[in-house]
Amino acid sequence: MAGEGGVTTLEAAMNATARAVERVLNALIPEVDGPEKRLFSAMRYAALAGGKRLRPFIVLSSADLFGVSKERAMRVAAALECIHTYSLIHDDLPCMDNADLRRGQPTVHLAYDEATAVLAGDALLTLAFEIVSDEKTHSDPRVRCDLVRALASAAGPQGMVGGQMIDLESEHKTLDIGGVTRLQQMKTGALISFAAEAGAIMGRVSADKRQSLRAYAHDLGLAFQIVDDLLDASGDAAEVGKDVGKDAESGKATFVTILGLDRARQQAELLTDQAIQHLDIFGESADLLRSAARFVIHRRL
Ligand code: GRG
Repeated sequence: MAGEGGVTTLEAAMNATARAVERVLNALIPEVDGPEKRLFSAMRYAALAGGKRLRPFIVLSSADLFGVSKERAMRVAAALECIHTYSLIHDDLPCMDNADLRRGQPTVHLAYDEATAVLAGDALLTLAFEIVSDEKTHSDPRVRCDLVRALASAAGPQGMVGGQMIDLESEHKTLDIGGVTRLQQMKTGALISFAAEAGAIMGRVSADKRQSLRAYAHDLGLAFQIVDDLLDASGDAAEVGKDVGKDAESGKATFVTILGLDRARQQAELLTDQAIQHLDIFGESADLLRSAARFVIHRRL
């Protein structure tokens, strides 16, 4: 971090992105009257509940690198946040993590009921593809198709959902560091990779630039997850805004249980530095993405 001024600038930029994405989500998930009112209400409860909006910030920063219009990038950011929110709702369900608290408020199945939580998650997942495939997101149908494919692949069986399945099964077996790394790349890393690549897809840039962003996101995603494990092991629920101590309770292998607190933190710092180095080819124009990496390592929630 470039000192206090750097922190303030990053905080201001992240807050501005968060407010902007919330305005877009507010419009895309309207309050409705009539029989489906409860579904929309639960979707809004989850999607508009705050959160760091890190993935939207990465989408916007990557789009900015290639001169993609903010309005278009914001739609992709909102779609990605819909998928992220769906994953949190479903992950919190009694059949998965059985969590009571998310983003500092009762989880959707507690505030509403289990069936509504399942449907709100389903609806956010499908809404994401409706948003991305709309002409307003990009005039070129090949770009829209590329976005849909990349998003589906990041969220699906070889990405987030596959990682979640491996995670659930890991309660009954012991994963080594390679196993935990693969699981986390799929469960958490894949959506972060999509966020970083989205700008390159919308900007129709060369394969080497896209590859550099992918390498950045690969290391950033792992650093993000290690910090998440550190917060679960030593964070405070009120500060973090969700239940903590879940990993130790479940007996699952994590970066912290395998490496210990100190080595896990060192590894997260190393990965963050590596992520930043992958941005060298972009020069100063990638400063926002560099800031996002520094945010990940310093985050407290
Ligand atoms: C149920 C299909 C399905 C997938 C669940 C991502 C995931 C897979 C579960 C979330 C559980 C979890 C705590 C994962 C660790 C990393 C992570 C995604 C944390 C939450 O993301 P943040 O910190 O949350 O960006 P906010 O609230 O800031 O948006």
